[in-house]
Amino acid sequence: MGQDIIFDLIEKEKQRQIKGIELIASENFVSEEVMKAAGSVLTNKYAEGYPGRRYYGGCEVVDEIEQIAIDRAKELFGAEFVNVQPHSGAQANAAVFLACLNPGDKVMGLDLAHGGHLTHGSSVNFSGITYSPVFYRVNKEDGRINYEEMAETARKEKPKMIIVGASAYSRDYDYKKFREAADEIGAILMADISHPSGLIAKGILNDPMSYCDIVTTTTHKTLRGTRGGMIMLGQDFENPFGQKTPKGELKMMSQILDSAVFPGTQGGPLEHIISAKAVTFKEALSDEYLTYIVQVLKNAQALSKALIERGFEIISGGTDNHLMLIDLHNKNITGKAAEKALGKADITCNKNMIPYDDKSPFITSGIRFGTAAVTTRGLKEEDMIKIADFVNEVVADPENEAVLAKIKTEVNSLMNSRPLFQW
Ligand code: DSN
Repeated sequence: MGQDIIFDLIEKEKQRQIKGIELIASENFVSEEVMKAAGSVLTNKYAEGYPGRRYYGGCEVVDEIEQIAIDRAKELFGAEFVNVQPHSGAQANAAVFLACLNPGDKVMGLDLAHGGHLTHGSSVNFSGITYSPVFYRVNKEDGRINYEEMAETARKEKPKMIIVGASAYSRDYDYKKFREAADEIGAILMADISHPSGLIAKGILNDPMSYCDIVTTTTHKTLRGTRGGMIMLGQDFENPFGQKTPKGELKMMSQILDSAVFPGTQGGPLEHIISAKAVTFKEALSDEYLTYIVQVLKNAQALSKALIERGFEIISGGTDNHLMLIDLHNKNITGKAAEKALGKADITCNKNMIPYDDKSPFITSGIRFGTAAVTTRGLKEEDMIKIADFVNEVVADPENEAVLAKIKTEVNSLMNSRPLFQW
């Protein structure tokens, strides 16, 4: 029997990753160790439950692994409680919703069209289907969160939970303002830090832990780890919902969240992925990672500046984190067309709605860039200027196959000089 075509396709994808410029803000490249753990024999193990209290035998080793993952995540984020089992950020958020809300309860998040996330109340997602979403937005003038409108909407709508976090917002958050808005109406405050979690862990951005009741994140974006999610509490607290333990004591929020992950929303945890999370956290605790994440920010600011110098309009005028959202109106090209043309030149990014967009989510007026992945490839500020030039040339002449082919050659040559994948 010949080799399964799947392995040929994996090799093809590997070559695509090696030769292109990866600007998708939610992607990154993991280390050899993270990859080894994710592809290990731990995939064979069922371990429903938690370390020391499982529903299967033979869990002694995975118990140790999961506990190490929990302990490292606690150290990395200064959290008192961590659940490392969510398979993804969406799963982590679903568990928090289950823990804190009843079907139909109101929840307030940043509008998806203003940079928010699908799981923060979008009408096509469980969060908007099962619960009643209301939204806050960014200002049209400066692209920054309108904190006054957010507080006013909270006062008027009285959501049971407020969510801070986004997938296309390039500025830091004023968590204190969200805390005040939540306290005024007795709402739970949740932060989804999936995008900037690496910058937060290393103290480069404001820390949500002391302001937000519950914090969720993915592990594969700026954190540079395996795909996955987790839930954290800066400090555990008595749940405000009245659920009691069999002994009649009020359950702690950590207990409710654990139950909401398993058995609430998931079955067996992916112990191979949990082991890869543990490796990720060890790497993120290192000084090497600090150097990396500082460079991610420097690169984002260099790319944003170089794009602005070439006439691109960046929403909010720049970035505090690893990403930027570009309004393409003045370049007379849609997000969809720009994504396609850049793709032909081996520059991968995604079309993205911009705030107050006049186009549909399938067309869009914007594109989103992030620097987490290119920084892992070893690119520095001077390379960001080259990338801005490539993008500028492609966007100026998106139908010109000769131009696209020329840029593609230059992109491949730049990336061939930055090796990836030793395995
Ligand atoms: N889809 C991810 C992103 O690209 O931001 C978030 O889940």
